[in-house]
Amino acid sequence: MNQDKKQLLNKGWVFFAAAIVFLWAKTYYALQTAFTLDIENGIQQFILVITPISSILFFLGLSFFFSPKKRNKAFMTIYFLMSFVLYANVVYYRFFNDFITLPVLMQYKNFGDLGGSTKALTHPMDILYWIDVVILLVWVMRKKTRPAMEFRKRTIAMVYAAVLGFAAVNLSLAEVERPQLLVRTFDRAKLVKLLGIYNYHVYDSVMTAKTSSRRVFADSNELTEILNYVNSQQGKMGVHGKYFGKAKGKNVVLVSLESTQNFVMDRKLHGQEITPFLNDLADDSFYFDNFYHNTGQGKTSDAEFLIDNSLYGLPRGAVYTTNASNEYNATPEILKDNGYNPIVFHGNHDSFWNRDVMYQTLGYDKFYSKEEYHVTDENSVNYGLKDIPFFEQSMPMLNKEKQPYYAKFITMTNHYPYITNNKNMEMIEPANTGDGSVDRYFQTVRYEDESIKKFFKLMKENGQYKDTIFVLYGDHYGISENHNRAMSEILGKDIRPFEHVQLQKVPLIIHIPGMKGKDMHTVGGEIDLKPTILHLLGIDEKNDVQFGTDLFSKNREDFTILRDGSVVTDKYVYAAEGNKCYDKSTEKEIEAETCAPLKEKADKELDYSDKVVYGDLLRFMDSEQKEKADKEKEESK
Ligand code: GP9
Ligand code: MN
Repeated sequence: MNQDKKQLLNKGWVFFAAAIVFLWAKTYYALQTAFTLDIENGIQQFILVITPISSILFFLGLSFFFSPKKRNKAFMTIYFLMSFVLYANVVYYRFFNDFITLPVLMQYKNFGDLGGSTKALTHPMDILYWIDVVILLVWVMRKKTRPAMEFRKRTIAMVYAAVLGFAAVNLSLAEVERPQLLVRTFDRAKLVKLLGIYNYHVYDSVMTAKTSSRRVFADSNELTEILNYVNSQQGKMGVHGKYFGKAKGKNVVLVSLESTQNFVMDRKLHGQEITPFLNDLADDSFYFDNFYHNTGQGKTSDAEFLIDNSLYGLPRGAVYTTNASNEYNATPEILKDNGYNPIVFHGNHDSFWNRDVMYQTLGYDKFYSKEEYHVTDENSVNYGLKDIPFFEQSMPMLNKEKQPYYAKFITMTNHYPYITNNKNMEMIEPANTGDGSVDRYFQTVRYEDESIKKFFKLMKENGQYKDTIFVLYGDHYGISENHNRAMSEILGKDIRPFEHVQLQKVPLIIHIPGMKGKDMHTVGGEIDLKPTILHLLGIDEKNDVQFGTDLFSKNREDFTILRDGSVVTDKYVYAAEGNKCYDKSTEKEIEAETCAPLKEKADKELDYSDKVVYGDLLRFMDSEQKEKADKEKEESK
């Protein structure tokens, strides 16, 4: 190496500048190729180019404040962390179509458990995200090229002046593009698009700190306002529906159907039914064909939370992880007071989604998890135990349990990336859209259907079928927006925000042996299951903070709110993404004004629910109720 070049490589500012260019280039590459940011105009394009600069300068510049001896190490650590944050988002986005939030990151010890999914989510080209790290490492580690990172105070001041300058330009352009961006935070894609991926994480960290402080500052007055709202909603319901108490004293079985969307029901592929058993079961049950999932980032766990509490999951992270020690008034606890035995069966580790902790909080007495099952290479795939052996092995455990029980079975095989590892599992040919996830999805749904058939057979064999009611629900979507092209091929139409919202329908089948069912068209969601189940069992919870209503009640409004703020009624679909309003009967977009009251109600209700969870407000309910009961007791003496 000639002397000049060597000297150049030894210069701190050359190293620093190269690192900035590398990190900027790969961040820009990710913003352009890995995420769908919907760049609408030149200003947004310009913002995209400059957003990474201020944060890169800011964070890498922090190394200036370390002693010269430690400076290179500090610099590389920061560089590595930023690369990791970027790459983690790229991988996470491939499946979740969303950006990581701090609460989600903390629960992603789950990242490790993703196993098969993580493999399918990494691509060979991802090497581009790490090549620069290797180059810089070699650069600092080789004695010959090691840069001397010594900077004058004036240089450091200039770097930070540049940080401020870029940030100011970025923020003011962002404000022009999206007024109140920082106040209305529900749309993470917008935050990343206008603030950049690193600034987004700074913002997210501040939000996390802010929300954890909300519990500390919450007081019981907030609860009064929310109770008034909830009671006025419930008051509209009038007297009990005609199914009140119809399943009194029966066992309740809940089955969570992993990633199962409603579009597979009654649909044929290659001339074959995808869900033959569920289709037959639906004919003999109450089958709700306008039922939506209301979940957010917490996925399966959000669905579980919604169903047991009739409260919404959170806008960021999974409530199962962030608020597992709150006070709740959940179905298992209520049923326990009514003589029931609440239990859960699931073939994954007990700590996934923090279930082991949350189940205790919610009042489950027993959780049969992976440790209780016999799991081998043959009988497992993807996340673990396959659904058929899962149900088979669960039976002897169920048979030992005291009746009546409230038993939840969580299936797992139909999980992204929808893998089979044995020809016997493939009971239908894959679809042929060319999008592997979509094509395989039909096979794993078909397998799941077979497992449910098996489960019903076993329940009949053990004699418990006729004393049990069955509630089967799809937990959340399985096919994300990233697969719209293939999905439009399957459905034979374009996927506009209207169709996207409708695709959030999941099946709900309530099967009550001995009772003739029917198709139910009321618009509802997972939020409504707690009051629905309690009413079937003849249990009336007075003064409970719940946002759902009994799906069997004649007076209920056809209405459900999705976690992103979208709303569906019998007449309209409001798509929060893009603020679009549609008339359901014509499927045409209409003026946004028409949906404004729906949007307002959705925002209010989601905000109330978030207040309850963040503020842990139900703890006040308990103490107030206790005080009242104590007083009454005192008076009766
Ligand atoms: C894991 C299973 C899947 O135990 O419930 O969780 P998901 O990724 O669908 O939330
Ligand atoms: Mn799930």
